[in-house]
Amino acid sequence: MIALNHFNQLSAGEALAVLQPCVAIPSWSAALVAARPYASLAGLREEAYQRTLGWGAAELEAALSAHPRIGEKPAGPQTHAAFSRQEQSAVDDRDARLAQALKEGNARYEARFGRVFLIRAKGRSGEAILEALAQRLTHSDDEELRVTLEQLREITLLRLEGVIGQ
Ligand code: 2AL
Repeated sequence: MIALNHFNQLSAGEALAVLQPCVAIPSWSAALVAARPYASLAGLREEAYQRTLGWGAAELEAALSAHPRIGEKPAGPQTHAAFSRQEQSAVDDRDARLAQALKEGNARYEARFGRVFLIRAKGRSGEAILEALAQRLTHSDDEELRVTLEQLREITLLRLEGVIGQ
């Protein structure tokens, strides 16, 4: 976590590296870096939010490369892997029944929509995630794309709070 003042003063390359764990959409990070300096965290957050509004299917596909399946907590040392583990901390991985249900739900979702099921995991139990997965399987393609982009937006803004602070 670095301070906003520090983020404002970094080289473009260093600033991009700070944002890297938030989301794997280079155009988003580049726009945020180019819009520096920020007078406040609220200003940064607003810019970050506005820059998510143009996201579509292509951006989602790029982003999913950095979001492992729910139930598959990544072991790697990368910052985005650490975020993912922490976000999924309420998913009890000692619960074999839950793990199996998530595995089956993920597979059904991937067969239906052709991509990994994405949900903002922070603050959600494994059971709540399973319920949401079942509900989202009832969506049309358009509805589901919209909901998934909203979840990606939430994850990205939460991660931003984790990399740049006061
Ligand atoms: C994730 C993840 O890595 N963090 C989160 O909130 N959700 N993954 C996922 N497939 O939804």
